[in-house]
Amino acid sequence: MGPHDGTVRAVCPHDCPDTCGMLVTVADGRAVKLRGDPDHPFTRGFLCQKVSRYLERVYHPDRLTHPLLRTGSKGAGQFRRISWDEAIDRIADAFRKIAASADGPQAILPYSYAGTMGKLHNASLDRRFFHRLGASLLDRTICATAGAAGCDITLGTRAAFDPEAIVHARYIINWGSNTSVTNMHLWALMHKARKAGARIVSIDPFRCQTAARSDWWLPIRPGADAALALGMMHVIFRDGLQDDDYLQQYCLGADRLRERALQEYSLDKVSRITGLPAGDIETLAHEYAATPPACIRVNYGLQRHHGGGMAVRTITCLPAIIGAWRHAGGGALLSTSKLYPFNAAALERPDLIRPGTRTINMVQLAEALAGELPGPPVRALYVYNSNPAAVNPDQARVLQGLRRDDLFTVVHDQFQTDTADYADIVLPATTQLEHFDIHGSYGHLYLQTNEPAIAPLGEARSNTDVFRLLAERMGFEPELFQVSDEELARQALQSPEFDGIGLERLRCDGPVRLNLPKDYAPFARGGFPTPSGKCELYSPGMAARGLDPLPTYTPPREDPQTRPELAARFPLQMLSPPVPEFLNSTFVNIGSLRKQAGEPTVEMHPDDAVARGIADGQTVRLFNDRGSFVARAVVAGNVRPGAVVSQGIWWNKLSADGVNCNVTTSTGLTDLGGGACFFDNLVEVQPDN
Ligand SMILES: Nc1nc2c(c(=O)[nH]1)N[C@H]1C(S)=C(S)[C@@H](COP(=O)(O)OP(=O)(O)OC[C@H]3O[C@@H](n4cnc5c(=O)[nH]c(N)nc54)[C@H](O)[C@@H]3O)O[C@H]1N2
Ligand SMILES: Nc1nc2c(c(=O)[nH]1)N[C@H]1C(S)=C(S)[C@@H](COP(=O)(O)OP(=O)(O)OC[C@H]3O[C@@H](n4cnc5c(=O)[nH]c(N)nc54)[C@H](O)[C@@H]3O)O[C@H]1N2
Ligand SMILES: [Mo]
Repeated sequence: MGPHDGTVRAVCPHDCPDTCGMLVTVADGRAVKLRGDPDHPFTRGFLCQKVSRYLERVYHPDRLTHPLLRTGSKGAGQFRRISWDEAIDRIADAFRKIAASADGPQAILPYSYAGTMGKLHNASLDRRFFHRLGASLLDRTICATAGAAGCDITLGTRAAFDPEAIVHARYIINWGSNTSVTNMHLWALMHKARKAGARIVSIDPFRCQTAARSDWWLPIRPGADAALALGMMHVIFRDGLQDDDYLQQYCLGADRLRERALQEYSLDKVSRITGLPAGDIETLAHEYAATPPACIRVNYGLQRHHGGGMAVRTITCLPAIIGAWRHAGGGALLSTSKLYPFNAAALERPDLIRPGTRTINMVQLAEALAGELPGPPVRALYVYNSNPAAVNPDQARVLQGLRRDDLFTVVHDQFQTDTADYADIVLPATTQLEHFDIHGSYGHLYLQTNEPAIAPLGEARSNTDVFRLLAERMGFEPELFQVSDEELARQALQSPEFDGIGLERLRCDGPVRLNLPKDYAPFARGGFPTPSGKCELYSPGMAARGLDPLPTYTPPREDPQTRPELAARFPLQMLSPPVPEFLNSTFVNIGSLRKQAGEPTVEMHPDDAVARGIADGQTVRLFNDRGSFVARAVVAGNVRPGAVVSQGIWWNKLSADGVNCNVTTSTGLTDLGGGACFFDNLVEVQPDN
């Protein structure tokens, strides 16, 4: 698996549904060119503006190239070079001491998310290592669990169909989804459908790039999506537009849902909650029900509110009501990740977890570091594939926790991130061009391998390499840990459903499609993997848990309509979706991209700006009880009144007062799935003097 000159097939590792195929040209051991793989059936040779600059990232002068030991105070960013030997010794020593103490190994917390989506470097030997060590478990909830839990209730799995079939759709709703930016190859197919006559609708409080390019933008009030879906159901049932046959054969509880929608979600009420005119809700419902195939791209934007789980549960009832699942390209699409039958049991070895081990929700890192959660204090934190100092909510408290002198922090990253500034030990990580991996996707149906194109820069090591070293130093079983990346890949692929798609074929042929038929439409004839085998419009499971068994509207935690006392001080609902030039907090340090992104901004409605004496281009301060940050006001009519949008996620140390938008966000959790509530966030804005 050695690097070699010529052209190497690689995969974009970033947390994005597109998982692009890439070709890297290598000459004299150096990657000289990187482009999209024209033979990739879904990503077809074009890359986003970020990843087309990936070589700038790989060869960036700021790449970490050797381990570091902290010499200054936490956060100051002062370090000196040490050897790998010393770094691994110090980490193993610290882990051993903590494990042997009265607090035990659960005082050690691994912290990772999706810096790379590759199966090996995202979740393999790391999981084995921390399970074997007996460390606390981490519930990785920061992005997608609310929607996943919501979908599970209605459909028994994540809403998905063959994304390539979307070309057949004739009515496409991007619901809380900035598809043209966050899923651009799907957007290209939506565009193809549009050329064939499809109408594209965007439901979003913000006129994001996708909304701006759609046929119709519905500027919904943040967090009101479940109410809109119930309002659509009201109209559909009232006007007899439902698919009675589909409801009767394949759904549970249609009558009860119909009654709920008709009686409890009048157009007046829904209009008041959503801030949308009743006539628009009616038109949307009529068009949606009468223009097959109809598809909803339901994405993450609308889940980041307290009621996000229920919102996704509710929205994913709509396709069944109008029988949209019958058609290729009809239904709802959240994520295709569940269609990949990777063998996580073989790869991650959850059987090594000690019974009774506690789980810490990653959204609550602030609470975990403050010792507010049950169980022993967190005495060691091992961060990889993540940048919690920038991306986590309630940032001031996260930083306060990271500053603790009695906390031993390791950060393994490619760059000296905001989090790395607080580390006791920093370890240099390889980039995607320097290691092997295999990739599924959450936005298409192709499996791929990433071949290393070049040797690791400096002394950089891959995630699996570091856990091999640590396991060896801890004296852990070689048969569990001294396993090659290639062997790990084979273990991940051990599944009958991967029949015929072995490692050899992947490495030789490039992207291979899962064993699923063209235009795969999973629920065309029912077959929902729920307990009842039906689409559960009514959920007996929810009833048994004492929860509302029917779709319902759950207001945000910080909702001006239900929290007038809070809104009197902080009246504006702040959304902070990613700026197109960055991938969460990745790429912020790439000069060309940062230049293009400019500086932190806040989009305001002219009425809200005028009321505060704020002019376009002025520097303003956004604040609430949790914290404050500065941004440049953009007053351009791109956001509905009462909402403001500050796109992220900037590095703290590259922002005006050393913090970013997450100083205002809370660690509140979603109703289902324990997800993050980044967009459920009331703030006030004032000119910054
Ligand atoms: N306000 C606000 N906050 C948000 C969001 C938002 O919309 N608004 N979005 C949320 C969402 S959706 C998500 S998914 C999270 C994302 O949060 P994170 O998962 O923390 O994502 P990134 O900020 O991209 O940081 C990933 C880090 O992993 C590093 N990395 C990349 N590859 C490797 C590797 O192979 N090995 C190691 N050791 N490190 C590697 C990168 O250099 C980078 O520093 O942020 C959340 N935070
Ligand atoms: N360029 C780029 N692409 C990315 C990422 C990135 O950082 N940069 N991040 C990747 C990751 S980790 C993820 S999770 C996905 C996220 O991608 P998306 O799922 O598209 O999510 P966001 O961009 O966070 O939000 C989408 C839209 O939802 C809107 N929104 C916010 N609140 C509400 C609401 O209450 N209701 C409705 N209807 N809309 C609302 C926002 O204004 C935003 O325009 O993108 C991935 N792709
Ligand atoms: Mo995400």
